[in-house]
Amino acid sequence: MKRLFLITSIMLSACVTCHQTQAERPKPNYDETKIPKYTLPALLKTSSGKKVDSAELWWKVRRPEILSLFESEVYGKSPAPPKNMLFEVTSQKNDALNGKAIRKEVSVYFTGKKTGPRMDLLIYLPAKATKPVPVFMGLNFYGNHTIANDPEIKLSTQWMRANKDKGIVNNRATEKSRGASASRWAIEQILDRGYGLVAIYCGDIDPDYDDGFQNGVHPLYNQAGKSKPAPDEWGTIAAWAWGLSRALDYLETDAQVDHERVAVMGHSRLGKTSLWAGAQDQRFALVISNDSGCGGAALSRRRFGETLNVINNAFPHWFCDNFNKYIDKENDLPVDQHMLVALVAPRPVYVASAVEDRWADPKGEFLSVLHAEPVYKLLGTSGFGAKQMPKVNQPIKQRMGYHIRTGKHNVTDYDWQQYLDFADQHFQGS
Ligand code: GTR
Repeated sequence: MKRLFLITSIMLSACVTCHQTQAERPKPNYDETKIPKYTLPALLKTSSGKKVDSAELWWKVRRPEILSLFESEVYGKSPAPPKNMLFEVTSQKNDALNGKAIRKEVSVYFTGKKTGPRMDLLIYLPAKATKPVPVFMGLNFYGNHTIANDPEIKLSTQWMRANKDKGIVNNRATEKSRGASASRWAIEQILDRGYGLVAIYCGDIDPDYDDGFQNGVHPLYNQAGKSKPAPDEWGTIAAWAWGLSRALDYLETDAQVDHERVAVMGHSRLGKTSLWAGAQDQRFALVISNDSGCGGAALSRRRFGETLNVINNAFPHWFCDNFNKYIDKENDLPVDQHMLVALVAPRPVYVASAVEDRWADPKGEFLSVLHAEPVYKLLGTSGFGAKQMPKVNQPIKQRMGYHIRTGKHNVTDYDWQQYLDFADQHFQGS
């Protein structure tokens, strides 16, 4: 309840364009017996009704169909990769974090010009690595300088959502913001286990508020004569996912990184984003969704906790405009979120929930993994192996992974422990 109150007050204070007042907002359902009856759209049947019983039919027909439905109805289509991006290494230190890490900062200029928008990558690699290292890549909420207690990280000057605890004053970071989200990034463990970390502030790609897509990367790609994306074109989540792929473009040029072993990880709205990035861009070798909820791993049709009605009114910029058609009409959606998880197949995918994060519908997150399994099996992997939700703190780790841990909506060392084990399981020797 407290979390709900907190979310509501954050939304009301931060979101001047909210389409709903608190009183108008539908009351969330947390009662399993009140979940509406639903049938999930068939994963393994083509739009013309043909049974998908071979890997070939999946790759040639069904997968492209599903991808295109998510593009036009949920997240919006994103533009092709830009041709002339410019990468600039702006700092490098080979004995950062008391000698444990190589730290690099790299600016990616999307248009190839320093006058256009850019995103800044913060990269930590194990200092003692002797060959290219696998990395975790993740967007953050308040700037790269928040993810570690490292005073040399460039302090972001971008717009940030209001948040006193993170040291944000007048929508800008201050010195107090340094390390403010360090508990969510288990950097020491990541480095000790032989992995690197690539961090990006999501607001470098598109600031997280509804401004009619006038800032961030959207204006660079409007159709001729148009001042905002069409109803089937990218919203903010798609722009963030597109940015993750551009970061991967850079990693392909960095000899210290093993760009074939990049795990994309995100929490909450950024977990919705890591799933969409991993679904579209098959260069991501492993995909992790942490507490991603509605529009992420949770099945929309269950309408448990956050619903399409609430999310699209509170965050009108996150999805494409076509997604509004399905508000209170979830059964008309041609997809559900298990199909998003299935787009990651056969690559390893891990979905995590938290007991107290009912707003994100832990069971709905579990069911998406379960119902995506037939594709993983069709493509010859071990799949998921579970039929029922595991007990709390008892992770499942096959080709598909899942856990529900004790505690709240957050990223904890426990979550990272599972992601590192899962990455070891799939990256070692590959
Ligand atoms: C909430 C939103 C969730 C989730 C969360 C977050 O306000 O309702 O869908 O994205 O924010 O990103 O922290």
